[in-house]
Amino acid sequence: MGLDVFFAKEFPDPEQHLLAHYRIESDEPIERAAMKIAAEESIGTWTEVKTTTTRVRRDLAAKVYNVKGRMASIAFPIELFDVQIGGIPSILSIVAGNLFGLRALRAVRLMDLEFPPDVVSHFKGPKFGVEGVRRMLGTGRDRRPHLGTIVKPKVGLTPRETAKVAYEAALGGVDMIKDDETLVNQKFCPLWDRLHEVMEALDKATGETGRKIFYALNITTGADRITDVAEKALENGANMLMVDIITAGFPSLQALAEDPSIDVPLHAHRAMHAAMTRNREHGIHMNVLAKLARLAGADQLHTGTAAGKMGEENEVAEISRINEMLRAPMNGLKPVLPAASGGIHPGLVPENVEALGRDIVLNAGGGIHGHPRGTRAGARAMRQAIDAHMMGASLSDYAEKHVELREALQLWGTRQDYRYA
Ligand code: RUB
Repeated sequence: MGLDVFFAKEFPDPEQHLLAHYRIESDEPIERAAMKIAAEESIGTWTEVKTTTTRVRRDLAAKVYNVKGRMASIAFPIELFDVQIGGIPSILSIVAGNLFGLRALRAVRLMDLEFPPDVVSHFKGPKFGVEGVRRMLGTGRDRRPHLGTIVKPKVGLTPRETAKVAYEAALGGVDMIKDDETLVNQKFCPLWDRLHEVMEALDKATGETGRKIFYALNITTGADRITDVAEKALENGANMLMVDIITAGFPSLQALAEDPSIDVPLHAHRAMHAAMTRNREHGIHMNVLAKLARLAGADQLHTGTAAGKMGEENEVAEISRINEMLRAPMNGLKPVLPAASGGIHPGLVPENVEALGRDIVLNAGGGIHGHPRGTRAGARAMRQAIDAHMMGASLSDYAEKHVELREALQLWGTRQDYRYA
């Protein structure tokens, strides 16, 4: 069996194959390097083995079918995938597994995956999706961006202090308060006390404002424990749950999404994604992680900002394409609400919403709590920036009559990556 087995003579049937698109750096011709990926990730190894049967060779060899410059596409026969038990981890072990370490490649980046409908149909996807979350907040008609805040400092506040920040943010106009990705159940802020205090504060805020406010409680843990923790959180009043999906693994998210008793939206944070997504030549494109998060059932997913503190400046078009993909039809799975987070403040609202769309959560931590008059004023300033954008007014015009926005603009302007003084 030569490498030729791993080259397609005709365009593969997308119903019968999972199509994976790679960008490859190699001293060998790209076609040959891609065939080595196809071999390693399907039925081959570095040499001929006598145990390869005709049926294995005929039905299970992955095939390179499209090579253009450094880009190569590989069709993996659907039979290679076990979605029942192996699930997303086993899909990744094939399309994003050993290939990253192959010596024949200098670098390789998995750019995209196209799933056959038979694979997608094994996943339930988001329970609520964009419309479900909007319905719960009553924003289905005006279609304004949702405003979220990450409690800051990132860690260190007690449950009561956290609740106070949440209450202030809620009265200022946020739709959602979330834990930071590093806070779960540390001694200084135990999970159950925090949930109790924050929900009590938000009930009070709802009583005063008449608005529902989500609290995304970070319950990041392994798939073996997460549904137990989630059930306890719901018994204690949680109305949204958050998971760090890369560090916890997609199955943790999927376990929540597929458990019918967990009937609250799921907020997916992507901490650690950049170890895979940031290098332009090697790793996994965020696009792929976003598709997997949708399969696994994220209602809301961090995908990046058009202006903020994270990522690269030239990524806006790519982020916007990811967001469009998350909102586009996918074999009946509900659309995901993207979250733009990291360094956002009122002055960056127009740029983010114009580039990323209105079906989005704008998350601001420092850009709310760092306001000169504190959290409530900071949340107001963010809401005013959103309102200005929705009315087609410029921030500076709107700020003439809105003092909180004016103060925020005086402090941060419309600059990105505001640095500590
Ligand atoms: C933002 C924050 C977010 C990350 C997420 O805080 O803590 O967790 O920035 O980034 P602040 P991403 O608003 O104070 O910067 O969404 O790119 O993964």
